[in-house]
Amino acid sequence: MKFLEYLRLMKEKITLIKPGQLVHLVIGNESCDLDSMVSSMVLAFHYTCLEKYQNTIVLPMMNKTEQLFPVKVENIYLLDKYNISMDFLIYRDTINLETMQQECKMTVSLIDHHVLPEDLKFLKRSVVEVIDHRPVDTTEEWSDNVHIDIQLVGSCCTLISSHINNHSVSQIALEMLYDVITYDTIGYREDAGKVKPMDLQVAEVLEKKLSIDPVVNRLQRFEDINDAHRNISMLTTEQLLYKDLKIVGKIYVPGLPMLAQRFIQRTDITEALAKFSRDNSAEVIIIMGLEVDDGHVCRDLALYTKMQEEAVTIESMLVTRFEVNKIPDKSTDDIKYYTQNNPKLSRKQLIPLLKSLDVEHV
Ligand SMILES: [Mn+2]
Repeated sequence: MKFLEYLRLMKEKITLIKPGQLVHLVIGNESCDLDSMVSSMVLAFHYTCLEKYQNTIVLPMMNKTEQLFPVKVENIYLLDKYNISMDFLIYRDTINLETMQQECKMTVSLIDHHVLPEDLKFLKRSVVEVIDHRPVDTTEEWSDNVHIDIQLVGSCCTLISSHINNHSVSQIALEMLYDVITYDTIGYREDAGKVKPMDLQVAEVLEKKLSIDPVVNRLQRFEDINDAHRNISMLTTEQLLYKDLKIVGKIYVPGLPMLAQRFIQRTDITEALAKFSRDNSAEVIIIMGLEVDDGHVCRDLALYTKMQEEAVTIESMLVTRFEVNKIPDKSTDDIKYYTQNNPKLSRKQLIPLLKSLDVEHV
């Protein structure tokens, strides 16, 4: 079977799943970044081709809802590049994991993370394999029966490439692995500090197999994906709020790749904020804007909440400890706008300040 055909038929396979069926899921991390997406697709395809899994339905699951998936614009770019429709993929809300676990003989490969998020802890007893490239986090203990491969490399796709090494997978699958390793290692640039010897080894093997000229491709493929990553023109106001989100209790802090000043001028901003706040029970939304122009960093901030008391508490913290100035002209009843005097202050500094507020109360 070819890789694209496999992906195209995945949804049909789901309809064939009956109680008692052997099912193996390959699941990436919750941010569903590029290497999680491609790693899970390629590994699931590889397993499908193995005799060991001939009676098992093997599927990759994108660890995001279908509605939120397009927020990952670089994922969409790569799917487009290889003519893979977003509709082919299986998302977190495409299947019912609890039912599947109860009714089927379900096993799981956990890819690109090795600590299960709270709402997926129930999967733990089904996990038979972990493949990750992050430093080991011992808060999650894995039994000896679980096959673990955790190595510090630039991309999870490097580990997947080495797993499937001796088997022929389709050319497109290999091309995608190469694209992602190239992106994650910033084009294999030593000075970017991401690339590890194993990334380079794997890349060289792939370049040979695929007759790729490294001189042109290492830089070009990185830049193509990076351009796609920065292009947010097709995202809706609501999708932008989800794109890069941090959460402290009921306080939601979306980071934007544009200034908040411009963002809050969008015509649908009030509806989008109200819906976002409703859908997530977010009582306070602090929008952090960022624009880099010719190496010059500019930041600003907008605050949205219906809670008057909390608005006052947070505003005074922002003014005294986060070096912002309120601009009444650009503020409305619901959305307060602030310029930020110190562009070195980012969410890294803001999050601890928010945590130190009486969030129980907020
Ligand atoms: Mn990763």
